[in-house]
Amino acid sequence: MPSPMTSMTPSSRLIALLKGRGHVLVLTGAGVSRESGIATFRDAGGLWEGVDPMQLATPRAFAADPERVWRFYDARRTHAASAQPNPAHRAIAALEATGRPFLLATQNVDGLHERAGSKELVRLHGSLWRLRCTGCGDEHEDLQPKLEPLPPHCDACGAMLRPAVVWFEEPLPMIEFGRAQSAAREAELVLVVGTSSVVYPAASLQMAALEAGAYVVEINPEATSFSTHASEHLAGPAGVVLPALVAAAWPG
Ligand code: BV8
Ligand code: ZN
Repeated sequence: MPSPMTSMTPSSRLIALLKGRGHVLVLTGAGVSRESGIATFRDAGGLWEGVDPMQLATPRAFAADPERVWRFYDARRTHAASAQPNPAHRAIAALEATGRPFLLATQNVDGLHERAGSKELVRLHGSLWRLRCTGCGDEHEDLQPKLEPLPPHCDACGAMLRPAVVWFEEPLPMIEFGRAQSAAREAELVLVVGTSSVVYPAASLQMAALEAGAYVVEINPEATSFSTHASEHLAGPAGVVLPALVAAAWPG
């Protein structure tokens, strides 16, 4: 059952908060990249590039068949490299540019927020565009879409490289998650965009913000497990809803 405030038009309270100068926290999931042509975990019927990520985005899958896991990630890198940031990504970067206290915490690994200009950003689940050595731990950025041969190996120690993403049953990066948690406690306004709010502990942030007294707005064409808790639910695609909200956010 959606929250009492499910609609397509923002409330006057939300507009007032957007015009204000209070701390804003934006939480995003795969839905914010949907209009860039990148399938979400749910829309593709729980499949990414035709495979079940729950089976592949795990340390066990990587240990069992690194090349198979690498083909999955290489396909997603290639797909993400040819995708473009959409109006939702750009609206979030524009909201940051208004100069108010701001943080974006994303579960996404596709790099589209960065390409849209977001700077005050924490990546809760890592990035497709960073590789980590399973031997010496060296981590570096690697933007070339196709990695040949798979799996890639470390120039320094020769061990196999892995994508620097957070797999299921792996802990989130403490510094990034800590920054998101303190922003959830300080935020006056939280926008929860394009996430089914099922993956923890990332999904705990929106509840933490509510409990700390923030006004928490969900932007999602569908209802989610969070919708009944949200202060307001704008039931539309992020690429349409966010630009309209941000237009209201500019002072004057
Ligand atoms: C952890 C990176 C503990 C990789 C991802 C057993 C053992 C240990 C842990 C667990 C366990 N059982 C469960 C857990 C916890 C587990 C978890 O939550 N599982 C879920 C499935 C129940 N969590 C973990 O394992 C986490 N780690 O708990 O560690 C620990 C602690 C200390 C020490 C050791 C261990 C790690 C979780 C991170 C996993 N990595 N991604 C990769 O990408 O390959 S998760 C991945 O899936 C994403 O990052 C994202 O988080 C998640 C997908 O969720 P969404 O982004 O929400 O996407 P989804 O498709 O679901 O929804 C899209 C939404 O968009 C929909 O609502 C749709 O309506 C909407 N939408 C569609 N179009 C639009 C739109 N919205 C707006 N506009 C549109 N146009
Ligand atoms: Zn190494």
